[in-house]
Amino acid sequence: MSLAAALLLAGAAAPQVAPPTEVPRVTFDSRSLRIDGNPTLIWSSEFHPFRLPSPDLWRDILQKMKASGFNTVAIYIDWGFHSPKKGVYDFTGIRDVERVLTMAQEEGLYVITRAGPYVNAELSRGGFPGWLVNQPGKARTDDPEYLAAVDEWLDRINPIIARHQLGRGGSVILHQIENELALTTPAQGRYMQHLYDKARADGITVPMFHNDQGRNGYWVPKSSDVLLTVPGPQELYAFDGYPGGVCGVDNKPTRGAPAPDWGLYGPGGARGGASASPKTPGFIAEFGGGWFDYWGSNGMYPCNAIQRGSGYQRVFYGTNIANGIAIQSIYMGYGGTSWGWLPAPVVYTSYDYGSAIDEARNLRPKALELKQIGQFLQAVPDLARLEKAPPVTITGSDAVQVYHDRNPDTDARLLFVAPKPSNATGDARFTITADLPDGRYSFANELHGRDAKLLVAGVNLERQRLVYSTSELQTTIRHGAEDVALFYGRAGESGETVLRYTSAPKVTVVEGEVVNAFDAAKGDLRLTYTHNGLARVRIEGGGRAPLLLLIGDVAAGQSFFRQEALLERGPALVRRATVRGNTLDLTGDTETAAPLEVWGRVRAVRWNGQAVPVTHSVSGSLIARRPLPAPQALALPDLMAATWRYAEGSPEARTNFDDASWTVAGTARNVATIRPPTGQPNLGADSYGFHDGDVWYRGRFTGSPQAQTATIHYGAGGAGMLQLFLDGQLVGQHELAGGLPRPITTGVAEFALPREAQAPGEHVLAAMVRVNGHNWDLDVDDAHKEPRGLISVSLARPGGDSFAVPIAWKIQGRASGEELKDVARGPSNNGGLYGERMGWTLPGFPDGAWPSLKLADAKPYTGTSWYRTVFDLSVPKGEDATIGLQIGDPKTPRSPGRYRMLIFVNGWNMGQFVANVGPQRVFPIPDGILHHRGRNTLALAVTSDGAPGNAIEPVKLVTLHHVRGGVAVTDVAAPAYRDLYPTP
Ligand code: IPT
Repeated sequence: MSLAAALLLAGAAAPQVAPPTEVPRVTFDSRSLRIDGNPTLIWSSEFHPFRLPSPDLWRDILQKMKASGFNTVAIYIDWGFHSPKKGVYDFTGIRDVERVLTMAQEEGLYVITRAGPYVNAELSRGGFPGWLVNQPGKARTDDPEYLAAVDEWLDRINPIIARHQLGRGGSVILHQIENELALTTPAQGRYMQHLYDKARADGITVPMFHNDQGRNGYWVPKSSDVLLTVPGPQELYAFDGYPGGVCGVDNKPTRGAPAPDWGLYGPGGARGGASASPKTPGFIAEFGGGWFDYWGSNGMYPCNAIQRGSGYQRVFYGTNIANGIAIQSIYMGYGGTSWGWLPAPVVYTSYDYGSAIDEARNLRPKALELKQIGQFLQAVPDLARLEKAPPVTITGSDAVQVYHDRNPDTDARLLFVAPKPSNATGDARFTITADLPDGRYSFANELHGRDAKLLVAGVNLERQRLVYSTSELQTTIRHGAEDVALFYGRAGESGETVLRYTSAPKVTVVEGEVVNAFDAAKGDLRLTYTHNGLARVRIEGGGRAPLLLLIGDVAAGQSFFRQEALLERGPALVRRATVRGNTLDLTGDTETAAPLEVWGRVRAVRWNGQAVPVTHSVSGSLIARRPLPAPQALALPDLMAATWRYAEGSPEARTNFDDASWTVAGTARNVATIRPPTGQPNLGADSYGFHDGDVWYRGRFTGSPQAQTATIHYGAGGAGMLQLFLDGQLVGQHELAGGLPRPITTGVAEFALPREAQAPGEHVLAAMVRVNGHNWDLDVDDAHKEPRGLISVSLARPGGDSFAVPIAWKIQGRASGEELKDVARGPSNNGGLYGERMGWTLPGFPDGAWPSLKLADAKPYTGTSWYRTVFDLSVPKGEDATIGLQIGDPKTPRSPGRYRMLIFVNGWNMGQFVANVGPQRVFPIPDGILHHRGRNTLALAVTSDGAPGNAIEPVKLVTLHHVRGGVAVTDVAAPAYRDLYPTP
């Protein structure tokens, strides 16, 4: 109890003292964030835990980010993922936000939280929960009903974030309210104020921001003196940017435009960061590190990884750094999987994004380049605060530009060398002459292709003084009495590094060819060399601590990890380094038998818990006497040899199907953005609580001469579809095209009805709508309220009156709608297929009475048919793998056949394959969802018109990632059949 409180309790008058104030750990000035007062450059990348439904693997991603040089992770939190029904929330299992925040802290990463209410993120409804589409008030405004819903979410998520702020039990340093709110009306202003006030009231004390869609100046903080629009209540201004071009339709990288100057070198750049908000640090909340891919593409992710890959990263992220952008987050660091019904209509299941960590959790080559950039940014704290320095002189080429910056406190220099324009890819050889802190110097350099260099000069590195280097600095450590500095350059290029001493030091070239000369007048030791492999030079004396200088080519540099101020090289990944006494405990991954070399003040080394015999090298490192072990060969079961069980799964189409328990459709309130003609029933699935996945309708009508054609208006999202049956027979199927920029999400299907519709008596129309997501609400136009399922159905004769025949409709989607049966797998796992309602997706469903077959003998079936099998896996302990399901011929994005398939692995809906749309044929299944050491149940729901050729293609298990190492993964707990369907 505080003294003041004690006095109050005692009934005494409280003395006039200021309330105890907590010193905020995260502050900022116009140039940078400060953590505990220290200017800190924030180098972040984005991860969506909900796109990796195996919580133990969150740690794998976080460790890979940390090992790739990031100091921060940005996470979106998806409201809809946690809330199946108004007032109902879940934060357990794969929805345990606390767990990912705790892991991030344990792994030494800061966190930027982005908790909606709206997130976009290529999610169905942009992350809004399903039930929100039934609200009449406009979303993302100050509509009271909307705000009440928002508060329901914030009441729960804000305190979780508050508990995990830096200094309060976690490492959250920044918090985002809203996402790219491009409308800046007073109603939006009040909404933003509400979000801000609510976060503060709920205990979030770190600086808050909003991400402007571009550098427009929307919602600049009130503190700013450049108020372009309605000011935002938050402290920091941030914006998003996706420059650099996208892959062409031929699936080849394009040249794109030059890197934009979004800071010091941009318009009005003289003032502190030149952001649209000069009093706050340059802050890019999302900077394109890839791009999403869409239904019907040719499979662009590999190309997207190159478009925003090696070279792009150096040019574009480097331009940002040189522009004084002191907070930068790459979208995405790991894209993951939009499993189940998470995807918005614009994307298919894979959200690989072409990011540095691919969907199967491999580090792409571009991750190694990121590691070099990230290690560099952390090695030179001076880079957190930059201003322009006087221009340098460039001779010998017009095709190059140099951004020259300085830190106002230390005078350390950054020389960012880029092609001019920066999207040029030629060859340039040139000389730079610059007035640097240690004198005026001229030095040669070169650039080839899409590349750029971040050089530093006049900077103190550990106990050394770097005058300049034409090689790039990667990292430094203090290794006891000695410092170690790692520089790198392009293989075959010459380089020079100049260090300052008070007297001539002793130079020993331990390995490689390095020439040195000492200029006694200046005190400059000049080392010249060609980048080739890894050179090692020991420099002693000269008035400084000894230095081991490592000079590598790019590949050699990329072999280094820096964990816990130690250097490690050799294995594919070093996850963690822990020093206990004289022992260094390393964890990490090997893809093949790998060498290991470490610089650390230890005598013994352990790798993944096993002692590694080591020898001492002349360059002060420890070298493993034997290679670290490789993973073993992984044998996967052959699914084509397996026995499958088969069932037909569209009984709803039959006349005599019992729909007594279904909901009568017609009179529910309709707030959708598209409505049926006046007088027609409201058939929209959301109005009846069915928000995700497939929905079935049955409509009874009396046979009539009018019933000649059916005109069906429906909403189904990208590459969605409709099947219409009359009295048990397929009338026809209609599919929506995928594709950018906006997929077709609603359609009108016209079918000629068979003559029997005119016969007297009762007839049954049955319709199945495959709902591929709700639109996002990026433009604040309630687009997420576009209806799904049937919108209107008109039976008429050609030229006759529409809606000539009345139809009585019933509807059924996911079993029990918003009341989740399967809480663990959650709201985005299941729709309303018959097999889903009956539990056919689940492990332990008794399918013994179903006929058995080999998959090669599967025949086309009209409607949805189910194939189930079980298989065992035995991935060796201590090995990490990602196993995927491949369908048909991986070389072609589309099949000749026309069918689609939902993939249920142990009850989890891990994606949708659409044969005739594509492009995805390989579906990675995360460890934990797939039981790597045990039994697995695979259930495939194939939907087709039954025409010849439209049957399931061969399926195969494939290894997409495999290393020795990894993190420990336990299978994700989720109910089996008997848990959800107990026998009475
Ligand atoms: C921006 C969103 O903020 C983010 O959620 C995601 O959708 C991303 O882009 C694209 O993947 S939207 C902006 C590009 C208009």
